[in-house]
Amino acid sequence: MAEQKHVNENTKNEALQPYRKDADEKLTTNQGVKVNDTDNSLKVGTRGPSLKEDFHFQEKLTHFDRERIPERVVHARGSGAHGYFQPYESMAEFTKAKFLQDPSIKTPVFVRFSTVGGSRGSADTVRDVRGFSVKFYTEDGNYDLVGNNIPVFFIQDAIKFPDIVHAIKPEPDHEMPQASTAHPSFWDFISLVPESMHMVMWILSDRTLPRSLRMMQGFGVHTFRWVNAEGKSRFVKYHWKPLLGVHSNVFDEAQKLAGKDPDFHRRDLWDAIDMGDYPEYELGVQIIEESDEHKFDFDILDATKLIPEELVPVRPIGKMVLNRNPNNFFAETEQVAFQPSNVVPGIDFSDDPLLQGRLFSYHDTQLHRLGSPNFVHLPINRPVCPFHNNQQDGRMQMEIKTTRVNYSPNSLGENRPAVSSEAEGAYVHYPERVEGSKVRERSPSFKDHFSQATLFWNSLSPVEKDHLVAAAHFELGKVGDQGVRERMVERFNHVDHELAKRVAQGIGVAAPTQPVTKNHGQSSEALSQMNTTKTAKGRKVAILAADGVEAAQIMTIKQALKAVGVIAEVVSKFKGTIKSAEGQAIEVDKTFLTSASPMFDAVYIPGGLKSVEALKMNGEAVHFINEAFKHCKPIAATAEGVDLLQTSNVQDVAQLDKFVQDDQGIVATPSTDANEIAKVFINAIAQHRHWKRAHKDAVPA
Ligand code: HDD
Repeated sequence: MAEQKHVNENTKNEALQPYRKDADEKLTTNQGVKVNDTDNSLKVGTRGPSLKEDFHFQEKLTHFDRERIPERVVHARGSGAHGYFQPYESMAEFTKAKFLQDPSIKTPVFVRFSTVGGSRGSADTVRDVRGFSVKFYTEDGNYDLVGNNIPVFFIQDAIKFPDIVHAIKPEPDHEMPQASTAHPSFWDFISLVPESMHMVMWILSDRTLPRSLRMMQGFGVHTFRWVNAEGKSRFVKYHWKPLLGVHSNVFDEAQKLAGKDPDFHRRDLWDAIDMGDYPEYELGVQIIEESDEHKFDFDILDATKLIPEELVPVRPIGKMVLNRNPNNFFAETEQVAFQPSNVVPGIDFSDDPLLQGRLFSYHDTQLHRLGSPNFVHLPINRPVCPFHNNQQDGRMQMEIKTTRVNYSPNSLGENRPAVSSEAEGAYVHYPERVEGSKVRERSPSFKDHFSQATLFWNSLSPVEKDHLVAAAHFELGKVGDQGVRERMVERFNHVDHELAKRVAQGIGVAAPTQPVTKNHGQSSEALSQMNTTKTAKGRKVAILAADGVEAAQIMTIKQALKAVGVIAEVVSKFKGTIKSAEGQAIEVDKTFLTSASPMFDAVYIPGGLKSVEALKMNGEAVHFINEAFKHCKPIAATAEGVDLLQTSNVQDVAQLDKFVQDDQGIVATPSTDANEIAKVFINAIAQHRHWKRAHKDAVPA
């Protein structure tokens, strides 16, 4: 692993530069006292009792005993990265937010991706929403856009958040299941809260099984306000679109990865940045004039609704590049504190009741989790612009203020720090006019809970629908209570009659005989992952080999893949090197023990009679191919490598007088010249998966 770059090129700010190791640093106590021995505690004689005066021992152990802080109550499992955001053009027409004015300005950011339900040590690839939090260190102060990879949410009012989270989390009696909604309490709650149905469709979809944090969207979810310098306000919704496209694992793969490599997403993000293959996301906004607020058949303040891109297009406004890994997980990724209430001039809130509740909860939880109001002074949370106020003291106060004047107004300190005018850059809340009586009621405009769930269902491809139904069979198959399962089928029947019948069939519930509502038939292209960017860049290919492999074929494919940003790793029985047919030593990157096909996007089997014969006799190698085949991944083979395809359950790749490239994603040639298939193989990888692959379900993998 390359030595972490110590300088954060995204900003000159000292606060974001990590502690630099001195060349000859000596071990000291935290008091700076040099230590002569940290392997033996101070004792009376070599076999006598330890002594309390051993202050080095005391400090070392007491610090160790207090290393853990409370994990986040949700989104505990996360991975972070530094980077920058650069606008494409000035957005001055819509917002005065400084970081959106000048396309030459790169604003440093820190991003934390997360799952929701699992604990801090849970697996990355579980079925779950992914948090997508971005802290912009702007010259006007920190702006936090704390979103998810799903554009809507379970609930409409923040007061329900503890309830939905309690229902998601492990059940209070036995603390099971970890990081899974496939249990009675979650589906009991969902079956009784119809507003959650749109989000539930997204939860059951492939969106909650991202192939990579680099290949998932982000959404601000809520409607926010942008305010320009003239004070004109418009509503906006945020979208992050990954340049690599939006791609997902299949569920079987995600489950296996959770066991084989629980850090799969974290490693994927870390390695990509470490290799300079920087993840990039385009920020887009949907801009809604205030006069259009009520023109939709849903309420834009309702967080269970999205605005179809066909109604309001997403306008790309800039790009975020993640180009530096954290140097210290705890100091940065664990201690970073995001708050939706962190806004800068030009960005304001809507009256979305879910957003309003969040404006309280995040600061409140940070106070609990980080133990002091001074968490804002931690390097990862400090603004990169100057900040001055009369907040003082509190645990871990880092600022040594020199003034004796800690109140306002004052004459003894020339009335500093003084307030600023709006023209001087002060934040002034948008003067929205509001009126009404105090009520505990839900707006009637929030009452449609199924139309957009139907819109999402209609927008999915047949394959995506199959995956969603299978997910419902898994999730509800884990719910013992028949009443809950029946209520859920009834809920699905409000979304789509066919869907309800297909779900019922797999969970022991009588299929509904009548639709409850007629499917409106609307759909939105943007909601299906089939319409996403297709590129091979950023993918990983396994090259299965053993002694006697044809080195030239490996080199040809490796070079071709490298040229388009695809990583290739040689997988063999043992670590070390294998000998090619010509006697050349070839480095083994992974073994069948230290890796598995779910860790790769495609498989290549080079020729070499001895190598192929050895692989044929290796059940792990055959299983590797079968599993990749079952997951609809591209599989390529040259020369004798094709025989291994025949041995595995890959369909009969007969008549090899020419290379075979079909929509099944199998690319093979009897030729020893791997150049013949390189381009075709790369194109097959770019398709992500080959869903039309016949009889994959019959493959025992
Ligand atoms: Fe939340 C963390 C995203 C609703 C209360 N939330 C948290 C994180 C993300 C989100 C990405 C992790 C931040 C990090 O990486 O440190 N949350 C959302 C989205 C929501 C949402 C997109 C709906 C649109 N959240 C939501 C509601 C509430 C909260 C309605 C409470 C009223 N969220 C929290 C929290 C967390 C949190 C309990 C736990 C850890 C933290 O704040 O920092 O305050």
